[in-house]
Amino acid sequence: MTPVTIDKVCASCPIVCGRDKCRGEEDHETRQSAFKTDKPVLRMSGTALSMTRRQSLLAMGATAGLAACGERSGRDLLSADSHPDGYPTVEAVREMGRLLDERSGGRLRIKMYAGGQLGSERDTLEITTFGGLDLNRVNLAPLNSIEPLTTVPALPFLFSSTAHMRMALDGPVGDRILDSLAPHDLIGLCFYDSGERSFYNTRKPILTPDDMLGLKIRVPNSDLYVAMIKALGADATPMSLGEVYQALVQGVIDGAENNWPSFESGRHFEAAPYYSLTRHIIAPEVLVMSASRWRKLPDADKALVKQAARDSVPYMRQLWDARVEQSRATIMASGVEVNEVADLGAFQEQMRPVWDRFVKTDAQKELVSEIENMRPGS
Ligand code: GTR
Repeated sequence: MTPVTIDKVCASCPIVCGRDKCRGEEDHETRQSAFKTDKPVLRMSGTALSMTRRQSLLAMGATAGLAACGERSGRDLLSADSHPDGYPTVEAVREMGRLLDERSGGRLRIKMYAGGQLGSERDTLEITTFGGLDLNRVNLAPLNSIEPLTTVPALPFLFSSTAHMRMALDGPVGDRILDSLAPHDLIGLCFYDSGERSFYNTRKPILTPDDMLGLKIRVPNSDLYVAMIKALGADATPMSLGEVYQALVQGVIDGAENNWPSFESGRHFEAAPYYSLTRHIIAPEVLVMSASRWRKLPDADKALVKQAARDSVPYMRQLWDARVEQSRATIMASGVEVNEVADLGAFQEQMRPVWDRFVKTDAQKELVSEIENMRPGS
């Protein structure tokens, strides 16, 4: 391992965390266990230190944040996305940056690090809570282990359609989930679409839950996703999105599940020629901001940031709808066998125990019933 020299540490403890004020070791440990991090992030005994890849990513983000500490109020908002340039989430945050720039007379701008340049969503999320990154567009999955309310929209078959998801999350229900992130040092700014997730694999069409038996399926890092795959009798393999293509090609996994644009954008369809439309999850993406950067903004700028994020949502939805069609066309033309699943109820029934396991608190139960009551036709 190559030793890396780091010259910026928190003033109050021997850790690189990107926060310019922290309560020390205890604070770091709480955060790390919330994220189920295996080891302390970075312990400094001198100026040089050996680091794993993950640790160096954290340090990179932290250093990026710290580098500009002295001029924080005027510097760009650094934003991360695991998707590449051109993907609707990336372009929506760029649009938010354009609005902010225009409305703040050039004082507030966004600098985008797309394509997973700063690491997986779990890594960048951790960096964001430490204040090393200002903005981060992630899926709800990596937030599931820190905030139980974020598991609700990810429950299988909760939303009956994208329209249902949009309607529910555009209102107070969505606000409650965004607000639930504040105690975790994240400010939830807005939700973006993420379409419907369905299974793809290298072996065969999935027509019934029995077809899943024994398949190795990649999932995002979330216990809820793991439980969902196990409920179908398949083996769940959590890994980051960037590793999926290689894992499919090498046969480390048999399949994964995602929406049309992610199946297409990562070229997964070239390795997994069966896409079965189970549409089991219609959870949104979320744009979060580091609470430490947020607290430094004057109230008027906070309002600008919030409004620009909200105003980027309709733009994102337009891009998203177009991208779904474009990705679908690319995948169909490539010869992937796409099948409808006649009996979605069978999948729904088999995944139902996941609800019982993950919906525990009264706040979660209330959210679930409010969302169910908004189901069109209910
Ligand atoms: C995509 C989502 C990403 C990431 C990915 C995954 O649909 O946009 O943020 O969560 O799925 O499966 O890891």
